[in-house]
Amino acid sequence: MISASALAAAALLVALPAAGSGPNPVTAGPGPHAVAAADPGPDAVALALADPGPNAVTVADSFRTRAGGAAVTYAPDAVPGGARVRVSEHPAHKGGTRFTLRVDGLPAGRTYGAHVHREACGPKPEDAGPHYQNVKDPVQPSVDPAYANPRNEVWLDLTTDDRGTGRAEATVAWRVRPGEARSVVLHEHATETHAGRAGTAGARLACVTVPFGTAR
Ligand SMILES: [Cu+2]
Repeated sequence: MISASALAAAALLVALPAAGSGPNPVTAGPGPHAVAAADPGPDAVALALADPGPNAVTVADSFRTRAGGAAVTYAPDAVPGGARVRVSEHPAHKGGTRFTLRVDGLPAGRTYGAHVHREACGPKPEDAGPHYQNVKDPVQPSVDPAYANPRNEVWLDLTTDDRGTGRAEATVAWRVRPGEARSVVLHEHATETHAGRAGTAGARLACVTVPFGTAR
């Protein structure tokens, strides 16, 4: 007579190798059930929408004097090579978006203009193209305050503290169209707002490429 506990132990001994990554790749590998498990289903989608964390796009890098990484400086006296930059895009619950910019290692007590631009950074400052606009100004370059304003564009001007750290945050009531906003440009001075110069902020000092609108 074999006891119940002995049967259970025997079953366990048989079951253990099968449960591990045993020699049977058909059951151990990603079969049809793995596909079902990878699909998060409606509940998981709702959870993702309720929590803006996982949907954020973040780029953190150091400025380099040659294009190639995410961040490039065109004016090392104003934005030194090795200075750090971090940009995040946080889609909010009701269709809005919050953007954050942080820089470290810049000259202390200096004000920079900063905006989201349409193209990725390149070897030349102008490679980043014009500002991203939610509603595009039919007249380009756009210097009309009706379009070139911080509600229709993303402005992230900042002033560094005595340690050379600067932070900016901007919230808009819309989402970026994927593929149409690809960088943040740091400019020479604070962003102007009056007609004919709205949105301008002097020379383009540095740029960081960010794939805005790609986290959904
Ligand atoms: Cu700009």
